[in-house]
Amino acid sequence: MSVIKSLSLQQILDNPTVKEAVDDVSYELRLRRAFRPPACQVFSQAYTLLEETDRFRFSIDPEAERQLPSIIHNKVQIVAGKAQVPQAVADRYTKRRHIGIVFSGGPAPGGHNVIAGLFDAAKRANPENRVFGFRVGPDGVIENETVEITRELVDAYRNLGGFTMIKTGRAKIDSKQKIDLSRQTCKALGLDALVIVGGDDSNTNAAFLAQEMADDGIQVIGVPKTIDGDIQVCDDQGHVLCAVSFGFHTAARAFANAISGLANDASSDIKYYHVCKVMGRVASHLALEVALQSHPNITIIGEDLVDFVDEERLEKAAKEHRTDYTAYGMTLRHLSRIICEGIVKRAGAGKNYGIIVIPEGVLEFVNEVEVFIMKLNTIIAEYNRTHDRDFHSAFPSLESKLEYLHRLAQRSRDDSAFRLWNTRDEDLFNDLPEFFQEGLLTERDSHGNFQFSQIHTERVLMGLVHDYLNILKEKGLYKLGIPRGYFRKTMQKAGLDPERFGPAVFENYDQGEFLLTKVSIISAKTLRQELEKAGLIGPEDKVPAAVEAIYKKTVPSFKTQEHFYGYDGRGNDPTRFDCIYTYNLGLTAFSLIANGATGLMAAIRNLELGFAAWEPLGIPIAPLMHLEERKGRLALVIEKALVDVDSIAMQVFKAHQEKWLAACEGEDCYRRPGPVRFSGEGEEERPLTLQLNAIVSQTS
Ligand code: FBP
Repeated sequence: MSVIKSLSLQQILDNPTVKEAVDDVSYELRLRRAFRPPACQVFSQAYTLLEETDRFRFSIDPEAERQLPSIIHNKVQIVAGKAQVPQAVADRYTKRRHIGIVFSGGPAPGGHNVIAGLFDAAKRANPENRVFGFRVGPDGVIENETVEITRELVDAYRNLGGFTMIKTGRAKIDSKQKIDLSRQTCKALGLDALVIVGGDDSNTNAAFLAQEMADDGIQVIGVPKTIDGDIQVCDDQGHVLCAVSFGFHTAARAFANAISGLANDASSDIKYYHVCKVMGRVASHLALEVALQSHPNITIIGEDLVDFVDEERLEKAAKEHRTDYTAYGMTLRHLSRIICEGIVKRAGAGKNYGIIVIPEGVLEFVNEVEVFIMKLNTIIAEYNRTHDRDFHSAFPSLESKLEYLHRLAQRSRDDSAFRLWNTRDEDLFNDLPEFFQEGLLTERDSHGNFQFSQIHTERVLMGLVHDYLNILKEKGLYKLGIPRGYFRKTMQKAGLDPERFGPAVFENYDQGEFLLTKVSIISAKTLRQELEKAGLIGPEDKVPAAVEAIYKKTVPSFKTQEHFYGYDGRGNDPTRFDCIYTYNLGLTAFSLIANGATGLMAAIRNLELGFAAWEPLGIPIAPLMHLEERKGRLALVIEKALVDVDSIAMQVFKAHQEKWLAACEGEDCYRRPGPVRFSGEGEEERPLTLQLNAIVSQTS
């Protein structure tokens, strides 16, 4: 009997090695749970007070002033540590409190540490303080679904990714009824304060709740969360108050590491273009950071497309004494051409593989698509407002949705005042591939946002890229360069004179390391014609096998693999930067609460600098708000921070685009950021975008 057979299953499962191997608690998990993030200097004192400052100013939207009168005049509050305070202040600070916390929107690495920081600070101020976590996002507030946060619970989730402890959701507390229910919940729990951890929309919600519950004495504090990195706050003078939301660093590092793995594979197998769609609903911050971290060959930055002008079109129109307005703004076709240009250049250097990064929200910056999104947002919102059933239940199939749009287009014919969807819109829309039409018509999220993650942006673009590359191939403009040495060796091996055949086959035989076949050579037939023309073969002769073999190697076959980097990085365990950042956000949130603030967002200033320079503060949310189109109507929201195309990070990126395209001899310039490590320095410290942009403040 073999040794294996002599062991019963129970004996195997009881073996200590087996037990350790299948234990849910890994070494990394133990390390993470044991780590205690450092607290900013101010939190080492027994008390923290708020110092109001007029140093930072915001221009206020009149509509925000009208709708949020109780919190609109809030100022920036700097958190200051105090060893001693007057008794009345100490009593207020340490008074027994009940605090609620809720996650809102997509998960972002570091969320658990916000809870940990809030909990630790609350218990330190008064061990009788109680913290309640609302389950599954804002619905938990509306429905009073809570879990009391205990030390055991906090310890189990310290420094871990996801929002697993209390879950999250995308519900919005946006109606009178939901606000009333939320107020009832807060009162039932005896809450002094509610902390909303969320993105721009959720912090907007926090401001409205702060306004609504001001008279009830319930404070509302926001915390800037989103991997998209688009909550960035500057005052009117450009002072940075919040350089980035939490979770961005981890997600970008996780994406960049995965993409660097693809780069290793691509440059080994040399046959695929890996097309990587990278999350970021609108802004391209993540794509930019990924580019800086991993140096893909082609990276599209949505914001960089906005001011695009098609000079060729303009020139053509000028010659015909007309103005071509369609030359302004990026089109899908033109974007695909930009990508093709890079691919063709690399092909010329013999590289038929590479990495292309496309931001999830790129379509927001493509004129024609943006117009469709806005029109369809309005159509869907209008429908939902005026009918009992919602648009998507009323028209469940694509066919029925198209039929409805067709009716609208017909209406525009009969009623000139109706301009929302006309026959030209219909024609253009019908030209789009079906899966793209379906994507554009998908359900909007609860905030009325278009859900870019549900749409195969990369497929739409790459479809156009494929088509255009085929055209270029037929025109003889897309071909693989052949290394000069390889050509000579192959010819000599076949007993042929490279000096006779080279000039007949290649357009650049007299120069360059990579030989490009003549534009006229686009098939075996045209190859033969060129050889005959040069007198190298007669009409009855066969094309020499070696020449034919070389020709075949010049014909690129464009093969792609598509990847979506989103949910995986969003669920990654946080980097040390995000662990420390979020823990301090939790401490800051408590400090704002203990000092009676409401309608503020907890933030840390100087994130771009070393930890010693970090400065916890409260940013007034209401002055950050402005009017934007939501669900087909103008609504007050916090403005998303887009990539600043003039920033240092963008300038550095642009200055390296050609280098990273690597359309030349030699290896690519891929960079290996490595996985998110829980120990170590370097890339782990903070986002490269932040480090680069900080150069301005350091040199000025
Ligand atoms: P938040 O703004 O809520 O943090 O979410 C950001 C995000 O991760 C985007 O990058 C992405 O477009 C979206 O969430 C995906 O949403 P969902 O989880 O609903 O698929």
